[in-house]
Amino acid sequence: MTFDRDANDSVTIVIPTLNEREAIGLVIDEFRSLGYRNIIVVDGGSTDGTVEIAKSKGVRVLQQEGKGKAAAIATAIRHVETPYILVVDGDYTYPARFLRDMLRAMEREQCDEVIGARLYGEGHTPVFRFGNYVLTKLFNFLFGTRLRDVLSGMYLVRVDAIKDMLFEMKGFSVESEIAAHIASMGGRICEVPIEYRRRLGRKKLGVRHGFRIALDMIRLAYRYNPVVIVFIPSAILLLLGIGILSYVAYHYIVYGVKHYVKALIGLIVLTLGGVGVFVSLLSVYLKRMEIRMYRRIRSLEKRLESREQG
Ligand SMILES: Nc1nc2c(ncn2[C@@H]2O[C@H](COP(=O)(O)OP(=O)(O)OP(=O)(O)O)[C@@H](O)[C@H]2O)c(=O)[nH]1
Ligand SMILES: [Mg+2]
Repeated sequence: MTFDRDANDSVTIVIPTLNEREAIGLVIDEFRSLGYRNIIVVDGGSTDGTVEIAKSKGVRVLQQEGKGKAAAIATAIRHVETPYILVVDGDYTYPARFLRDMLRAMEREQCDEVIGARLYGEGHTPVFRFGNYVLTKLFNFLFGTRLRDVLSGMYLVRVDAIKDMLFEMKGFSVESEIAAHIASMGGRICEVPIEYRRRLGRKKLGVRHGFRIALDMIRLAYRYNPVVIVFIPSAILLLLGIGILSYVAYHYIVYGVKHYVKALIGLIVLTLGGVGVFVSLLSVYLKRMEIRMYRRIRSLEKRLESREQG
């Protein structure tokens, strides 16, 4: 097998672990055997010997600061010196061989993030497959993306693209936050289809996490893409106002009855809705401006970098 040294060394593999004794050794060996050398295990306080196994394999092992998977990734990012970071679950569900395709997609399509979309394999239980589907649809609706698997536990990210991310969401919502951060900045999120294997060891994710993730997506939308959140209720108010005023006008014209209170309420509702819709449109405009400026800054940065190098 031939290794593409440069490509392999451009990425740091970050494996968050919490009690993954059965799988962690296999995960490390699999990436090693494909020629990846920068590997960091970020542990969340395993008590089953995971840390000892990782250390015995000679990879870097960090103790995460704070709790949950998000905190683990936030800790790891501070130690990464390569342009790309691959986050991958330490449960042996994500085959390492797909990283190569993901790196290629990253370069070829100029992506900021490449998600390994779990489109086949034995890993999904029906409940989780359905949950992932619904949550991905919700994400797409809120952020205007067309992703197939936003919650995948294997994704490649350009480190620069998330350098100023805040890590406000906890635990298993970190995947949504990264994608939201990138999408809302006009970044490009690509997907590469991958196989999803059955898990070794015990799952940490339950159905209640699904609800938590959905709630966090709405919170993220409010942070990153408030337009949808403001626009929907405003549009409803606007239509309601129009409805009430039409009713009042109809009664006045046809029966000659004057509904003063209803007219006043209609006017207030109409005004609120109208202002809301106006603000939403304005914020779309501002967001576009921000994205345009961000892209401009990015291309200037790139030009400066290449001038410094050459
Ligand atoms: N460092 C750290 N890792 C964690 C924590 N919680 C979970 N993990 C790891 O994060 C990865 C994802 O958790 P999983 O238990 O695999 O989640 P899952 O139930 O398989 O869910 P999916 O992978 O989305 O199907 C695994 O490698 C876990 O060991 C944590 O608090 N800290
Ligand atoms: Mg998993």
